[in-house]
Amino acid sequence: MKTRIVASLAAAALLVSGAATAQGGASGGHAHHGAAAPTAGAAAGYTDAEVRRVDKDAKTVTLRHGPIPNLGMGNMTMVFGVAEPTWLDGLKAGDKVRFKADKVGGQYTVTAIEPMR
Ligand SMILES: [Cu+2]
Repeated sequence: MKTRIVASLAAAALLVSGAATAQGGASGGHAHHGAAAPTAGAAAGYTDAEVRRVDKDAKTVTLRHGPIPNLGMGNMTMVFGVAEPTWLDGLKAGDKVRFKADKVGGQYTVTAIEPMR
């Protein structure tokens, strides 16, 4: 009997937290930045960024980037791994780029990157 009560309390807690998550997701989705996208040339799924630092030894690039909806990120500067280390050869601090990123093996990783003109 005691076990049964605990189990139903846990189920209720799950329901409550599930509802909270759904609400959070809805309001997050509301903040999509389609209307606020500043550049006409922005391609779907790409995020604008400026290269701050390239570390070929660590195979990382530091990017000051705009919002990344699929990772739930806003504007920030952070270090990314790269899916293809040779991409770093074409990058240097100060470059304006656009890129795609995903979480690969627990690390935020650039999956596509190209210069902007
Ligand atoms: Cu970030």
